[in-house]
Formats: sequence, structure tokens, C-alpha cells
Amino acid sequence: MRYRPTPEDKFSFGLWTVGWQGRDPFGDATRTALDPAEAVGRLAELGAWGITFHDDDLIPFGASDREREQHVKRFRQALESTGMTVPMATTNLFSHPVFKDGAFTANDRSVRRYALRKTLRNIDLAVELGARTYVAWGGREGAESGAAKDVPTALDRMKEAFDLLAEYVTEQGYDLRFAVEPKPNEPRGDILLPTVGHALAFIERLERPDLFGVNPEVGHEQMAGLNFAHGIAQALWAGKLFHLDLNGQSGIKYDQDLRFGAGDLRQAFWTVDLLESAGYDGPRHFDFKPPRTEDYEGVWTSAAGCMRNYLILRERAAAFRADPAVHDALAAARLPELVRPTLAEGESVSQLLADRSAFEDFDVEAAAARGMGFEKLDQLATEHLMGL
Ligand code: XLS
Ligand code: MN
Ligand code: MN
Repeated sequence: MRYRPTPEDKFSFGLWTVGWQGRDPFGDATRTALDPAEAVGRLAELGAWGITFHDDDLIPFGASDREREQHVKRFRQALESTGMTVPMATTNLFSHPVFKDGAFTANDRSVRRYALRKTLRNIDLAVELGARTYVAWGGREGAESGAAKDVPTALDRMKEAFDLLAEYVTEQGYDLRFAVEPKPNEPRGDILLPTVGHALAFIERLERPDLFGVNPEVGHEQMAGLNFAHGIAQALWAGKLFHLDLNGQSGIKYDQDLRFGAGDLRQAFWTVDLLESAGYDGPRHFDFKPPRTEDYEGVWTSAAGCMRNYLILRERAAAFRADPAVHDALAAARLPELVRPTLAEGESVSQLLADRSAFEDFDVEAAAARGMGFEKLDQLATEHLMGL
């Protein structure tokens, strides 16, 4: 059937997405709690391939060891009976009041040590369940006021934490890599590592940068007014797109976590176009929140919509790339020329300086007068997106 997801599409969902009960800063839950085993079953029926979790999504905070075992057992049974995988896991270092000033960068040292222990414990479980990626979203690593956080020192502590985690997985022989998830704000006024660019630069300062990549989220970049497709393009260029969180966002406002395809549909189109053409083979992970207006029927409709929209956009992007008129428009817009290095092979600076055609005899006015043909190209893209 057309647009029917299959496990080959590698669609995954956070347990906390379909399990979100609709609590927001102004209102209480609008939905009852969802049993993780049911989430696994329903998502599998819809054609998803994987499920991801924060430690506390699966095992309620403060559960005893016995309770912990039972929760894991039920979850494992659900995975086994459906064939669902756990490609990624992460730690909740933001819900409990103990993390009100962050976790790895909390000013309070005892909180930092506790956060590390909580993370190490869940890494063991993540590996046991087969996860290959461990996401680190520093939700409360940040501040609301200037003097409250000494940023360079906080980054030292962040590095200390990540170096320790990397040492641990290396010592244990775990096949696990970390994906740092940037977000500009919410719940803190300003969060550390606010964008993909900040995170990429930070990773290079770690002791084992090869174990670290990014987990960009559509809405998080767009909350900062940034172009998501450009952000992940740079992450791919750096070999650092380890994972990603797909959802929807309408411009610069609170983190909406709309279903994928809602919000900025054009950016969704370019995102899918890029992922598919760049050969990204990681999970297509949805981190969205079915709006609190919905009952469970609406939740499953929303989850199915994420995957369906991805598949429709994949088809539209492929049609765009296959269209001969697009090939002509790309050539007219000189995209193939961008592929050509600016200097000839082996050409030196002195040769460039000696090349009169590059400067002295270069017809600047003629080059300035040439149109780029981008509007024609973008109109074609728009028409393919609209299904023409
Ligand atoms: C919150 C984040 C969070 C991470 C995982 O805004 O998106 O859900 O993806 O902790
Ligand atoms: Mn979000
Ligand atoms: Mn996310």
C-alpha cells in the first residue's frame, strides 16, 4: 500500500512522545498514562521499527530494584513479541526538582555526581536492550540570569562529564556512541550548546570526539530562527549526524513538537530531500507531542501522520530530483559548477595571482548582471511539494 511504513523505513518514536499526557505550564494532564508495552504494540502495528526512552519513561523515578526489573521485563516482552528495536536511549536529567539548576553543569557538585550515576546506570540498560546511540539533551544546563552560571567553567564540567561517559563505554567495550541534542531555550531561559553549530564545536574539545555526534531536532533549530536542513547538512558534512529528532514547528516560539510535516512544511521537504539524497542511514526518529486536545485515537492518528508525511515527502523529493526540468534548472542555476574546486588541481596562490582572467581582465559587471535562475528552480520544487 502506498505510504504504508515498514521496518525498512527505520521509523522510531520516543516513549515520551505518544506517552505525553498533555501536561503543560498552564494545564493538567488531558490523557491517562500510557503503558509502555501498549505503546510498543500500537507503534509496531502502525509500521514503526523502533522505540526509544528516557530511563524514567520506562522505570518510574524512585522505583525499587524489584519494580525496576519488572518494568524492564514487561518492556522486553513487548519488544520480543512485536520485533520492535531500541535504537537509542537517553537520561531524564530535567524532571525531578533535584535538577532545577541542571545536571552535568549544576553548580551543586553533589547533583553533578548524582547525574553521572543516573546516566551510567541507564547506559547499562540501554546497551542491554540493544541501543547503539545514547542521546544527551542538557535540558536544564543553563540559566535565567547572568551571574548564576559561569559559562566557560560550566563547559569544563560538561566536558568532564562527557569524557567520563566516553571512558566508561570504552572500558566496558560497549558499541555505543553519544548524540548531543542542542536546544536554545525551554525549560531554561538560555541552554548551553544552544544550536547544532555550538554542539559541533564543543565535541571537538572532548577527549574522544569520535564517540560524539549530534541529535538535531527540527523544532529546536527553528526556535532559534535557523534553517534545520542547513544545520543537518553541516552535521553530515562533519560526519556527525548520529541521530535526529523529526517534528514540526511554526517559527520562533515555544517548543511546539508538532507532528512531522506540520509547521514549516517547506523545511520538512528539504530535510527529507537531504536525508534521502545524502544516504543518511540512521533512524528516522520522531520526537513530537500529540497536542493535548487529542484523545488516544488522536494520538495514534498523529503518530501515523508523522510517518505518512515522511513517506509522502520522500516521494515528492524523489520526483523533484528525477524531473528533467529540474535538471535543466539546476544546471542553469550553476549547481554543477559549485562542485568544481575554485582552484585548478595543483594550482598555487602565485598562479592564481598571475591569472589575469581571474582579476585584471575579469568582467565584474557582466558577472554581476547574470541572473542565477533560483526562482525557477524553487518554483519547480514548490510545485513538486504541492503534488503537481
Ligand atoms: C526536549 C527534547 C527531549 C530530548 C530527549 O525538548 O527534545 O525530548 O529529545 O531528552
Ligand atoms: Mn522539542
Ligand atoms: Mn528531542
